[in-house]
Amino acid sequence: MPFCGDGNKDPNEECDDGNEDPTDLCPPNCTKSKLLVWYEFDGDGTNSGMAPGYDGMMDAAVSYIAGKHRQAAQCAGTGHGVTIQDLGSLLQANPDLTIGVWVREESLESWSYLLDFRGNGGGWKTYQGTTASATFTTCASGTGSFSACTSFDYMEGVWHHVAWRYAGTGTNSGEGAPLELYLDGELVKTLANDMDEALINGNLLQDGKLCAGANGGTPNYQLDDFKIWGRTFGPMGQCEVVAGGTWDANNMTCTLQ
Ligand SMILES: [Ca+2]
Ligand SMILES: [Ca+2]
Ligand SMILES: [Ca+2]
Repeated sequence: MPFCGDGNKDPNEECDDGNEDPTDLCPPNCTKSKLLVWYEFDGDGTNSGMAPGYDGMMDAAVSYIAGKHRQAAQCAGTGHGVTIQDLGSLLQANPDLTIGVWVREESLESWSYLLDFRGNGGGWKTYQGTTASATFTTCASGTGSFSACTSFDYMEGVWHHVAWRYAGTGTNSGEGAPLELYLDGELVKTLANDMDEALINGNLLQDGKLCAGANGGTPNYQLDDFKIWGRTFGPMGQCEVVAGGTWDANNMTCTLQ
């Protein structure tokens, strides 16, 4: 009898890759994960996700070193970056979205931009590092007058999983949602958005940027497994699908692999 997990796509299945990996394109329930963009950074910026035409364009200064999973993109020094062409259009078509990435910060010498797809009144940008502590800041803007930032601290020198969860229903004012920030599979901060202003809207920059260099200093960090899903997940999925961990429902904690 055919079954989900036998490696063959049967009529009642969207996919079946025969493995038990919850984080890939075809999770063990045989329903496609809506993983649109997936940069594994194993020597290039090829998109292993479901959205064709969204390969990352790597600046020449980006190099590769041993990463969380095989290789990682090395974002050290200035003059580098990964351009995600037409990211604004992709996000506007999927305003209910999750973005996740593994980050390892080697040293904190200045501000630098890890992820930038903010326009004039839309999207969000992250600032990585300060001179004093391993602070990770996200600043968002949206329709109306929405503009807010939040930060959390983490330990440098080790891999952390960082994710943003945004359950928008559209790109107009009133169709937005709070922006939730996850560290290592657990919710650590929420940018409140009481008027549901849309962070994903027509003001987004056309092209997104990763690894976007420094603001007057010298960043030194690595990225691996950058992913964008065209959907959001509950706490268990946020831990297991997005961060690749194991969710303990009794204690509401996520243990990473
Ligand atoms: Ca099957
Ligand atoms: Ca699978
Ligand atoms: Ca990798």
